[in-house]
Amino acid sequence: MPKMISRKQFALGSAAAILAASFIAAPASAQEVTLKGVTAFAEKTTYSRAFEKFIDRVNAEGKGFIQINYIGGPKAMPPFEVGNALKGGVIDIANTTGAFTTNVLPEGDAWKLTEVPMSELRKNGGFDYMNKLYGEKMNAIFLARHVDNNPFHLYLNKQISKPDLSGLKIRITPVYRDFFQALGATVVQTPPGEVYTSLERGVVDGYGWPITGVFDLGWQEKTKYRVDPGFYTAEVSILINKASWDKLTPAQQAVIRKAADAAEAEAAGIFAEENAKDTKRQAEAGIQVITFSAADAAAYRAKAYDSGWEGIIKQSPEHGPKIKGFFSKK
Ligand code: 173
Repeated sequence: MPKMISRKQFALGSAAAILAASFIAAPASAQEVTLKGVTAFAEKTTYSRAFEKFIDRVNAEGKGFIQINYIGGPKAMPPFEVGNALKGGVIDIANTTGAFTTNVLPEGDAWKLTEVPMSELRKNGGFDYMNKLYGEKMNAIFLARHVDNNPFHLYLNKQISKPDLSGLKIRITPVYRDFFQALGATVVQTPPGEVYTSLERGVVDGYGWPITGVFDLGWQEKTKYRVDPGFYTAEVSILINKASWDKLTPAQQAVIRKAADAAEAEAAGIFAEENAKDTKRQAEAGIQVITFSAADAAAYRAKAYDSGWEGIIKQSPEHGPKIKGFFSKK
């Protein structure tokens, strides 16, 4: 159990007073809170990186009063179980994506469909609407989205000449399910950790994944083609259990808030660069690009969004249409 500041101490005065007391009167450790953090992506890979930076920042600024104990990634906890673990307070902080937490919050998968920046969603009510759902269904607070402007693609080992996946088996997560099925594919859901062996054994003919991160787990060795254009945008975010957050002092919350704000602010810049870098690196690794006619490409993207929203609204007839109103391009 983390050591918490007692009610009596809290009644003594402001956060500043508590903070001062922790430095002057009491041993620092008496009031230090340690939160357990888990990532749904492999440690030290593309989609864990900003979370690891966030932890470093919190641990540097929070020395003596707030620390995050980084438990690790999928070796510590299966990716699709992270949402439930956060909800139950088994962990305090999570790095995950909406597609991995649909078992507790189906609506979270809608983040992939945002066509307006987070800065705008934080102003137009879209963020608040979603954060309320995180509170109600996951006992969580959405701290920061640190992956955005990072399109998904279809990667294949068989040629296609038009947007038709009939006869093909494709690895998915909830991100791609409705779209790839609408294109006629047979779909197989796996966590990222099983993509390499699925390709190697020929269990799948391709997979969905963003433009970045293919190299993290060596998939370039088993990937012949990437289909352009991309569609949607990846979302990976830092979430905190609500009870864990509520137990923190304002000073402890401020350390977390500041590191989270930095992570979200840095996302756009990071991915503009990373997308270009990995596109080039894929070409250098011999991954060939499959493109469609202009008309087919437009239809492909339209189908992605139409089937994506249809899926979200089917999962959540109550909230889906409202979320679409916030997230879609006007
Ligand atoms: O393909 C996936 O595993 C997936 O859903 C995802 C989501 C966000 C970032 C990277 C992958």
